[in-house]
Amino acid sequence: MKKRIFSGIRPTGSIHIGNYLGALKNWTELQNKYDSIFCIVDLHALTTPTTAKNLQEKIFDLAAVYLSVGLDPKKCLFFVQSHVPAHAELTWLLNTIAKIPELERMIQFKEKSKERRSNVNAGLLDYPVLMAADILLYQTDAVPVGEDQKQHVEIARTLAKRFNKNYGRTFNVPQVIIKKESARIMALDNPEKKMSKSASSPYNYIALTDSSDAIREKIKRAVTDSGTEIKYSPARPAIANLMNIYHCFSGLTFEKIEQKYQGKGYADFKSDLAELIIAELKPIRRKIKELKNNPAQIKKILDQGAKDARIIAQKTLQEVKKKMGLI
Ligand code: ATP
Ligand code: LTN
Repeated sequence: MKKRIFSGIRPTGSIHIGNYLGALKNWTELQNKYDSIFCIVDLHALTTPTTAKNLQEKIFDLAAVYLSVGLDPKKCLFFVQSHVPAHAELTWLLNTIAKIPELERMIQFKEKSKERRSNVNAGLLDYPVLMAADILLYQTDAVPVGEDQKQHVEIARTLAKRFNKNYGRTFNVPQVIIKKESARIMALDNPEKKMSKSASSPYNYIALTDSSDAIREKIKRAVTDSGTEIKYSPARPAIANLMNIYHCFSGLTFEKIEQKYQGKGYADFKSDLAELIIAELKPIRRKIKELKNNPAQIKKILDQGAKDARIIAQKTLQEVKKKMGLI
């Protein structure tokens, strides 16, 4: 039997090349090898205040992105988290074994609560428990994510083990899958921070829907380090990040890239990098636009996905309830 993977993205902001390289692109390869489930985690998105109209739009946009990068509903299952009520229900049950200090220790919780000190909702603290419920409901073997989510997968493992110990074996304990080179794409305007869709400046990221001109402009404006050489060194984080993006889009090793740009400056390198990104994103951007004109098709796929997901999730939830004495 094939091993199962589960992953998800929040329908917020603009999906960028960090999400694409760190998550989506891997998923399109993994769907051929694994029994794959991909979720649009709208309940997680609610921890960032927004309007109903905006969230609804973002859910459809993200579904269009999933389809446009090559996720195939014939090969994998994908659905919207809130369409499967078992996610919220299992979250409550897992809350009774999750410990507050272990949630307070999460880097994402610390960062997000620092950003908006006056509006730290309980959902932000509980975020990893909902994520654990997502993963554990499907008896997941592995979770493909970017580096920033490693700590959250670790909590899912801890809760699975704790539940199994307290109530008897119920959950699979999942592994994390992180693709080393694309695990952490840094922001174009600050190579010390990861590229992020909630960034305040659009110069932080390249969105999958950016026009070719916008991509050229953003790469041109990307910060660089002192010096002029195209040479990889962790001590020069800006050029290291751009070279890493170059590597992810071209497949060329750092040595090959260095050879190619020997004696040339940032301008040549950046201009080629922009064209590489444009070549890969252009067909995706076109497909997204096409699909957005056909919301009925997206709705049909999401409805079917939720139907299939509910069957798997319900089975685990019943088992959990039985073990806890609720049935
Ligand atoms: P936000 O800024 O709203 O928190 P985000 O850009 O971090 O959003 P998420 O929805 O949290 O995006 O992440 C979706 C997936 O993309 C996760 O698997 C995450 O690890 C991955 N990811 C996010 N940012 C990067 C990045 N800069 N490099 C590599 N992978 C990333
Ligand atoms: N928290 C993740 C999104 C997410 C997820 C999941 C990822 C929610 N549930 C389950 C993997 C498995 C993030 O990227 N911010």
